[in-house]
Amino acid sequence: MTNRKIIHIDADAFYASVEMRERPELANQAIAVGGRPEGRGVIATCNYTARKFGVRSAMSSAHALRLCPDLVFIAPNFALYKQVSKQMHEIFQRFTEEIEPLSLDEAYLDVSECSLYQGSATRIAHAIRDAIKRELRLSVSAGIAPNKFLAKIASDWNKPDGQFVIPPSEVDTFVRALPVNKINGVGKVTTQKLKALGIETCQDIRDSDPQQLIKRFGKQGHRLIALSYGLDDRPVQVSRIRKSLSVEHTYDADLNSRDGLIAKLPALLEELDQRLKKSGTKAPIHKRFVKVKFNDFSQTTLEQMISEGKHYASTQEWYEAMLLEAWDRRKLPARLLGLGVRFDQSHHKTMGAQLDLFESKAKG
Ligand code: TTP
Ligand code: MG
Repeated sequence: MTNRKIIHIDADAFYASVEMRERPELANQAIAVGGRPEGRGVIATCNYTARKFGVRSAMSSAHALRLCPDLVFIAPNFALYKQVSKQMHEIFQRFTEEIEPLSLDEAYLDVSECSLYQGSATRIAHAIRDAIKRELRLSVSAGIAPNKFLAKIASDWNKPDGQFVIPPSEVDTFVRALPVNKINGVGKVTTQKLKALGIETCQDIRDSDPQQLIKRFGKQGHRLIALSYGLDDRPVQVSRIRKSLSVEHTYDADLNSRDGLIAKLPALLEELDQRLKKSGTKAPIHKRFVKVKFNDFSQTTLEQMISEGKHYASTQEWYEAMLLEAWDRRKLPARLLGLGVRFDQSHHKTMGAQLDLFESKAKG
């Protein structure tokens, strides 16, 4: 059995919480993010106040309004949710690089190798939730367990704003009592089919005839049996999609003049070019950026869309102009220069597809 330390993070009422943060006057109201009730709109999500009235994701907005007449409807702002999601990931990255995003507000983290907090996954989860609360003013819930299957169930256990740990020693007891409909992928239909066989919990799965389960449910049968023992060896799959590439250099002698800065540019550009060729990245470059670190250790960066910089005759000219503009901000001796590019990931399937899915759902 593979024992990892997995944390599953899931933000609470994600889109609605972001909207409440942006508009504190909404804090005590029932709110829903999604289409207007006059049209054929659907609700993407709602806050916990609205949930008390029975309002749920994917429900028609008109129906939601009947359940909760004071419901405030807010049009979704996907660009903002995407940005917040990125900020959450920046916080995750302080703890591990082994991050698998499931959607904008949900991710698995493998913290088996993280040595912070003496390697205590429970305390790491706490620290992540704390940082998100303090820095982003949002609450997230976390599940901590030896595998992905259990971590995901655990994050739901003390939701909202809570966490739940299933240590390896408690896996067996926890799973035995687990109702089958808590298993990811076991929906209403399967739950009914299992019930007809007298199976309601994972203990019941263990007690039933495995041959019969496999005959009845095929591949899913195999999976159910493994999960009923709490076994799941799927690794956290990091999407190794490169988002940016950069080079930088710290100079022995500080650079004191515009000419001194510009003189360093060709070598940096050459290196960036080499790195780009080596990386084999196919995604188109849509932004370029520069970084200057001054001798008082302050630093500044400047970034521009390629499309905005079209009037420059060459890439070199562009970087020259940007470096000088960045340097002019402080005009102090510079100790480090950096150049980089960002890739356009909009054609990528992962998060983009998730977002499209949500968008079409929200539009109804
Ligand atoms: P969820 O994590 O499923 O829901 P949630 O974060 O709103 O609430 P909680 O986790 O506290 O139960 O989904 C994350 C976001 O995805 C959600 O804020 C809105 C969007 N979404 C949709 O657009 N349509 C849907 O049907 C669902 C389930 C979610
Ligand atoms: Mg959520």
